[in-house]
Amino acid sequence: ERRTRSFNFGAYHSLETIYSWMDTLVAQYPNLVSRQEIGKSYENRPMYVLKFSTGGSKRPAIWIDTGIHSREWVSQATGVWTANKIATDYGTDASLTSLLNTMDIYMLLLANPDGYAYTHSNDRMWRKTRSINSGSVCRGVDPNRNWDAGFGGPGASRNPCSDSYHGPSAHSEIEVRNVVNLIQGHGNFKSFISVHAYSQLLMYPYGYSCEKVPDQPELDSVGRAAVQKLTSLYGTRYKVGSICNIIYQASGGSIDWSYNIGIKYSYAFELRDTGRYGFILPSNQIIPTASETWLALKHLMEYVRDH
Ligand code: ING
Ligand code: ZN
Repeated sequence: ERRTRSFNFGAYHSLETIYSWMDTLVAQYPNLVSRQEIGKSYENRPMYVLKFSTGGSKRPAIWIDTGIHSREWVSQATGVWTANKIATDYGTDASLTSLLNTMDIYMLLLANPDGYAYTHSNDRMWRKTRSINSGSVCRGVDPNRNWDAGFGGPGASRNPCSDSYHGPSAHSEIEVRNVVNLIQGHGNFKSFISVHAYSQLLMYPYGYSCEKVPDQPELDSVGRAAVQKLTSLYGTRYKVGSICNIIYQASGGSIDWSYNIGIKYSYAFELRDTGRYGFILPSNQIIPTASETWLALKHLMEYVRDH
C-alpha cells in the first residue's frame, strides 16, 4: 500500500506503471475493487477492467472508459485519479456510498493499450489501434469509428492511412470486441461514459446522424446540470449537445452503439483544454481536470441511480 500512497496522480505514466498501480489499488481495497481481464489487445497486452462493487450479482452498472484514443493522455490520467477517488471516498462520501450500495461501476482505464504504449515509445500523437491493415503500409483502426452504429457512414474514413479509418468491418478491432462482449454478457448497464480529450464538451448520441434521439431533452438537461457542477469548481466552460451537432458527424462511435443497444445514459466527454495545448496538456492540469470532471461524473451517476 506504500506504492499507492506515493503514486503521483499529477503525472503521466506508462502502461506498466498504471497496470502495477491498479494491482496496488485492488490490494488496498479488496472488499470494493477487483480487477477483471476482458481479453487481450491486438499486440497481446491484457485489457483490465476495474470493478467497484459492494456485492450482489450483475447489479445495475455504470461503464466508464478512458484512453480509447491513445494520445489523449489526460483521459487515461483522469481515469486513474477517478478510480482512486471512488475507492477512497466510498464509506466517507454519503452519496457515492449509497450509489455503490445498489450499483456497480466498471472502469476501463486503458481502452487502447497498444496505442498507449506506442505513444510512449514511438509517436506521441498516435490515436488508433496498432492492427495491421492488409494491403496497406499504414497501421491501425480508429477504435471510435469501429462500433456497429452507422458503421462506415459519414465522418469515418475508408483509407487505412487516415486517423479516422473505420476498419474492415464493425467490431473488427479486438479492443472493441472485448468491450462489446463484456457489456452484452453483463446485460445490466444503465450508463456508458466514454472519456476523450480535448475541446471541453459533454456529448450524447448521435454522432452518425444529426437527428435527435428520442431521449434528447432528458440527456440534454442532465448533461447541462452535470456541466454546471463541473464549472462550479474552477469556472471551466463546457458545451453540451449531440456529437453531430456540437463537433462533427462521426459514425461508428461507442456511445451511439451503447445507446442503440438500450443504454439510455450514454455520454462522451471531451476534457481540457480548448486547443492551447491540445493533446499535450501539461501535467499540472491533470488533477484540476480530474477534480472538476468528477463533479460532472458524480452528477450523472447519481441521476442514473435515482432514475
Ligand atoms: N473526439 C471524438 C472522436 O472520436 C466523438 C468525438 C466522440 C465522436 C464520441 C464520436 C463519438 O472524433 C476525439 N477527440 O477523439
Ligand atoms: Zn478521442
